[in-house]
Amino acid sequence: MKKRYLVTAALPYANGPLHIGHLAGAYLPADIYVRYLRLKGKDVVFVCGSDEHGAAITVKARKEGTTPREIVDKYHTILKDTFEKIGIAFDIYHRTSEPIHHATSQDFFRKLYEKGEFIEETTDQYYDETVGQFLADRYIVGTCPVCANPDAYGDQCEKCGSTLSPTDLIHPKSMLSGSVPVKRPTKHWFLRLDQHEKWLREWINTGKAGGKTRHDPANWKNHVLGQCNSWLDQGLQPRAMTRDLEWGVDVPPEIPGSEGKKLYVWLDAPIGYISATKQWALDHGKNWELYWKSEDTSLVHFIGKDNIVFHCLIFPAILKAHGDFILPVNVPANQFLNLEGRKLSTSKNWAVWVHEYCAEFEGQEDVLRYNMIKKMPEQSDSEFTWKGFQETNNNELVNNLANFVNRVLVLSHKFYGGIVPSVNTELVFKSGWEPDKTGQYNEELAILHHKLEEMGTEIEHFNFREALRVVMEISSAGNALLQFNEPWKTVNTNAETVQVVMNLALQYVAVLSVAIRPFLPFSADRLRNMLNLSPVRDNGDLLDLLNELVEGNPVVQPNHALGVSQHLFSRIPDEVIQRQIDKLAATDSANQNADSNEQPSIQYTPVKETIQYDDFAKIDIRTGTILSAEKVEKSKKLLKLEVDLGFETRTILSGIAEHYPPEEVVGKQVIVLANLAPRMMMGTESQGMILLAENSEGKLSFVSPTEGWQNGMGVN
Ligand code: B3M
Ligand code: ZN
Repeated sequence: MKKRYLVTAALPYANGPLHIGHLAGAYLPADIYVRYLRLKGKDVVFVCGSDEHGAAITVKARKEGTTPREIVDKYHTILKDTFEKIGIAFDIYHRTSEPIHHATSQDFFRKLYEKGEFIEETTDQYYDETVGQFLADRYIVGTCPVCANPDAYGDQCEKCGSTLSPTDLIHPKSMLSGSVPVKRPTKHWFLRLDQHEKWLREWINTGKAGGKTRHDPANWKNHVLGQCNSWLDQGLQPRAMTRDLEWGVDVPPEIPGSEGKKLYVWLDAPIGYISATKQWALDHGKNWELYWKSEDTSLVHFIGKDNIVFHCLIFPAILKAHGDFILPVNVPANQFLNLEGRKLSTSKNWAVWVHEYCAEFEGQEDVLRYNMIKKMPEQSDSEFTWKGFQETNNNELVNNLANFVNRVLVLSHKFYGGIVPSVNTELVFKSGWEPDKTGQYNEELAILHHKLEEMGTEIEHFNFREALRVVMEISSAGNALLQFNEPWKTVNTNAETVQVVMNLALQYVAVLSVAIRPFLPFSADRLRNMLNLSPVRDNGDLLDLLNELVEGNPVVQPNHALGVSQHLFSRIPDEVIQRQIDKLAATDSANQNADSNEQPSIQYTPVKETIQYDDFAKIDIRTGTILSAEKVEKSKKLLKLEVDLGFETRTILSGIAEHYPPEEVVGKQVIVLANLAPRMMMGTESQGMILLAENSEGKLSFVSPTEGWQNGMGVN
């Protein structure tokens, strides 16, 4: 582990409040990581802030008929307040509209400009003649060339997910005036990403840059590496770092041709991490440069998967081009969280808003945190449901954790008047870890030590779900310790052993009061109170704890007077959950009314787990033409096809009988999975599979090259 850490969480756009997807994606994992590092006594700075520029803001301002300034002021306040309420412990929550940020971003631009990192290029861009303005990507809508969605944006089609550029759109239309935009030449500065491709590829895949090892790619998530490599494989192109906009950071005025030009938001926003660190350093009399320029510092970016290339390729290229800056040691991006079977959507209000949760579930902030961690989309997309939320609370937080803590405290008060009993460490009792094992005091402390180390290793590897599971195992083992030894039955007959068991159970509770802190900070504080121990210090309490346990020493001492027991968690009744479900249903029907003229909302199946190129390369797909087709007897679904693959003819059974009559498919060109193991179906061997596209109603359609192709050609 390095000496110093600078941890960042993606700067949320100040154009809307925070929902649970944001929380589970970036902020909670970052918060757990940082709280853990602080417990280990590390020097760590955790920065974030509102992203107040970009089309996200100006589009919202237009929609609400107000100014960008009003929008960012409003949402910055809401975001900042929400993060505090849900316990995300930033060292600073900054904003990109601050002068220090404008100055820092402009310095970057200047430096890159002076170093010749940009090329100036004049290109044709869409211009709205009626309002006299160039149209940024989000100001243009048109028909998606990929899926024909008529409402695709200039940079992206939200229906099929394709990345677009405004000139790709069919029938472009200005969002400002509705008029058809014209193309006009405009000059911009492009970062030569192509010149950074080589070192970026090496750095991403081997961890080496400038001759030094900077990270171990084995610690990076597969889906992160996969996304980076797929970009690299397509070849990096120069990317415009400026825009014709009215809201944003000005291109430094001394640069010729800078009037009316603003920095591209993805040049400005990540530099927000640096300006936030500068502001924090100013406020605390520290040196910001140590956190950004010293090789002793670990820089870690927590983000959602849609921000991967910006943090793993573009921002590192900017840092390297500037010189003097370190590169991130990891970018542990998460995938997406869905809500009740659907993609979270701010515009459709299909979300659980964190500020609303905090208002409606006051005092239960940790319940949401716990659920978000359990459902954290660490490797693949995951799903939040209100029923699952209730079950997790009732079964795990109440029945396991709260129940254990409560039993230990209540029994300690009952047996010993709330005074921690002393122990005879020679005695043997039933261990809570395995039902048929016996334990001894010091051995059990050693297991606790081991568990804490295991938790730490998981956190250091960004496996937060697993880390939480380890913590909950301590609580389960604590419950089992009580269950097996039944101190309530033997307190009079076997007093000495019960003292050991109860003392040990209190050690478990004390260990938990520190271990849960990164995950459930509010409950950790409550638990410390119940134990009458001082609040957990954020500079090394876990280290102290580990040092005591490894020496076989207790962490709460005999004769210590305990505090009063309270309920850490309580059951959430059905009515409360039903209210939330009803709220979502109301949103849903409001949406349906709103777009009853449009298509029904589509339920997309989640994208499967990421595969590597090698997995794909094993698949052999070819073009072919259907020569003949007949119905398969006694089968409703199957057609028996003879397919010409150029080099041979195959018999293939395909489940399309309900979608195409046999005579209609003859002569059609299709795409065939050619190396699928043959399969017997209805007495015939099928020698391959025809690829079909399925729509949301289950209708099937052939896929084929848009122009007639030779048979047997590869598809890749
Ligand atoms: N605001 C995009 C987003 O919220 C952007 C992140 C900036 S991180 C430097 O998805
Ligand atoms: Zn599309």
